[in-house]
Amino acid sequence: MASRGNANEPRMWVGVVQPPQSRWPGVVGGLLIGILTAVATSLLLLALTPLFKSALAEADCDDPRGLHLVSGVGAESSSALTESDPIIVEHPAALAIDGDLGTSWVEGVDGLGKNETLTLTLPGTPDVQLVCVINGYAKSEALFLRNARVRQFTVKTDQGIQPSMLRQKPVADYAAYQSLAIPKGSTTEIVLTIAIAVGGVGGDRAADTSISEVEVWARD
Ligand SMILES: [Ca+2]
Repeated sequence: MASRGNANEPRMWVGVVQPPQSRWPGVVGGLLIGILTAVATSLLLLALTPLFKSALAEADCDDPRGLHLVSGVGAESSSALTESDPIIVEHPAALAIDGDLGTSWVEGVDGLGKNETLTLTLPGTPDVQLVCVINGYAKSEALFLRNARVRQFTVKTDQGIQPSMLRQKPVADYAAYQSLAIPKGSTTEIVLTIAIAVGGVGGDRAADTSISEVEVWARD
């Protein structure tokens, strides 16, 4: 009888050889998914950032957003220049709210007009959020350079008092509006006091501080 094998012969094990299990593929896959998720999130935030910025941006003189321009504003001043040579030309406070860039309130005291005031009286008690000024004599670049302008106002409303420093405009922007720092909120008037002024330049410069326009913007 044939033997089916010798118990002493080495046994042959037959089966599928399994490769050694590694945890690296799982780690690499997770890493890739993480990187892709981070990239996608960054791109999404990048795309949405302008929208967020736009939603959070405050109104300014270039874009008053949802504010409305207050109409029916009155203006008074503590002094006003009257030129008499060669002809009589007056520069009353009303010229700062006439909508004409070529006309200006000019203070009428000696020097640069420190402590002179321009007072805007408002209809009712609008919720004022923005005040824009054209600082200086904006009829022409030459007149802007020749005349004095405000460096710092003290702004007083029914809500309080606030100093407002005005950035010096590039000459090319001589007729541009600039916003003032103001105590925001409901008020019956806005008093602008010249705290600091800077003189004009050139041989024919004038020590006359000028404000060409003021706009008041309020929330509904
Ligand atoms: Ca004007």
